[in-house]
Amino acid sequence: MGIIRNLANHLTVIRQSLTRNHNKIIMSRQLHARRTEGVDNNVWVEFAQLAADYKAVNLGQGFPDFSPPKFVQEAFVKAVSGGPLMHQYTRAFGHPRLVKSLAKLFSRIVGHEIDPMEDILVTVGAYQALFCAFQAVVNEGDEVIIVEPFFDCYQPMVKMVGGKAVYVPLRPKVEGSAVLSSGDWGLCPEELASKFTPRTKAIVINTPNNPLGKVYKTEELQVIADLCIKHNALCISDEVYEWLTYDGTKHVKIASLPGMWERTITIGSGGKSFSATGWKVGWAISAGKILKHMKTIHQNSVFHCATAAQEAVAQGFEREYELFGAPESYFQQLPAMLHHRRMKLASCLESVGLQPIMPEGGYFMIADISSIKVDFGDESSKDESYDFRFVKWLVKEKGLATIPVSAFYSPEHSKEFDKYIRFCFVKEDSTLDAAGEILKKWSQGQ
Ligand code: IK2
Repeated sequence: MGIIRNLANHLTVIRQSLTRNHNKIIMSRQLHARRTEGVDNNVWVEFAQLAADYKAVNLGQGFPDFSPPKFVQEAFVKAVSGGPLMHQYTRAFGHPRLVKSLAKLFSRIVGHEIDPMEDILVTVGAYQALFCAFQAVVNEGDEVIIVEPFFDCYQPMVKMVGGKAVYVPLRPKVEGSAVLSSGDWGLCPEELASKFTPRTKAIVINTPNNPLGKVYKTEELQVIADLCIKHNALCISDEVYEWLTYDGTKHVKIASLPGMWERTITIGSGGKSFSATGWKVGWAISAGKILKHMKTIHQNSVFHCATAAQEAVAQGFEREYELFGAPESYFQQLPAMLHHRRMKLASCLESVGLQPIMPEGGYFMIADISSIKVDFGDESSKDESYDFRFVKWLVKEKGLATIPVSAFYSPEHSKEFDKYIRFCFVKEDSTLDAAGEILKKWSQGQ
């Protein structure tokens, strides 16, 4: 009896010890996935909140503070009051009316017959199109070349799929004060070629570029295209600002160059096209054999985008197809209006001694802040890069929201570009005037 009792006690002790160990393991287990690590900071989350907290004049995030054109607003209203189907699911890969209108317009521009059902995927903004592209084409260990400065989400999206980002910078072709236009910045062809390896899966370009405003010329795109073809790599071309070019600069689609249709994913945005960024309608256009893998990601994540917003964007594109190149076209009127806002912002920056780099396209202008000496007073943030400290100081002390340009660079290169800040000029004249007033008072020491 005694032996059996001893044995039972012994077993109880062992069971208790095992349970304790098991609990310890369970309690120490991380409840998050590793892919979320190292990608948790986000410049838009941080600086949009800061602008709101300080009720700042907002030249930070890239959205218009004016309404979309009447014809798309009316199309949206008509859609939501147009019967039950507009409130229900539509086709998962894109509302039929929208993919048809996109195919019609872009077939004309690309010079290739785009199949609306096979070659287009409608997404939740260009953002989700980018996400689907990286998920669909990049394997663990694949290299993705990213041209700097770049729209910040490319890097975390590549990291989350286990890819390796390889950076190549746009560099000023001339030195010092002669760098007055985004057209003075370019890729060094030899440096770019050196980044391609047998592991290169894709290169990401953005034209017109955010934040610099560079618009790639055909010859520059040809260098990229030749390397993609030589190395059997894809090109992910983010063209969300495609309608916005100034001073006669022309936007060229890399997909339209010989041999590039079948290896390019072109990304666009209804929000940027029609000044309705909150609608979050975007798309990817590519050869069906590539696009079908993006559809797989889409159907296993988001599946379907808002029907009424797609209907309104479709009607917008139908109108633009009819008016293409005419003065009544919104794609003519918006850049004409923004040209004036861009000039206004540039002269306002120059008047207070800030040297802007004149963008050839897009919503943004960057300016060199190295001539301005500011005592930030806050010792605690000394490790932060100069432009981040400057932008935070500017919003808190002067009530003007902008964006630090080093956020558009890899950690390896951000130090070299922390003397620039980005201003957004897709704003009402009154907003730009209010920003000008802040800068003027500041320059007068008030
Ligand atoms: N690609 C680029 C280059 C973008 O600039 C954006 C939107 N950026 O807006 C934030 C800012 O820079 O201030 C996108 C993609 C995403 O576009 P969408 O709004 O259609 O998702």
